Amino acid sequence: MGQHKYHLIQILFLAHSFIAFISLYVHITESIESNLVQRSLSPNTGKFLCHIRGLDLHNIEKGLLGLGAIDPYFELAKKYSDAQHGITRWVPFYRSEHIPDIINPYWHPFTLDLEKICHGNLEKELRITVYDYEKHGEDRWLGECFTSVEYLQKSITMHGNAGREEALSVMGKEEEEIGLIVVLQADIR
Ligand SMILES: [Ca+2]
Repeated sequence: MGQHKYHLIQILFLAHSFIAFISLYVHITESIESNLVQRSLSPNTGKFLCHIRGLDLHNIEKGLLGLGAIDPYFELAKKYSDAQHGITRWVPFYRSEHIPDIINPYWHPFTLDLEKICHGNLEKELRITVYDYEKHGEDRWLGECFTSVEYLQKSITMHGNAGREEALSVMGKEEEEIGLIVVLQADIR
């Protein structure tokens, strides 16, 4: 009888250990999964430091003697889509300075909060629009290209300041390329 009791205690002990092990395993698994979910949902925070330039922008301001050039600047906008109502709108959040009389401008680098640019979503679609500044009258639209913070990071030039390989095409009204945007720097800090 004593022997049976001893076996029963042993079995109960093993069963208890097994249940403890299972619950520990489940707990660890859940913790890992919830961490992964949290990580994938947590937005990228910090600042985006970016430096771009224009290359061979279409010159629509040659003037009478053919010596003039455009005064380009760019505007960044982020996309908002309302699928339910089929509405897409672009909200500008940054405008560069214009650089007078040049088709190969170097704009100043800019630093913005990722929250402001894309709400931490590096894949959020962004638009870069290039304009020709006009002292008198309305500025003139030259062209645009579509990108994202992630894409800008992938497009950093590996062939110098005038590298065309990784550059973004700026497209005009007729879907023709009217110049390039070379990404010199695109850092998240
Ligand atoms: Ca102009």
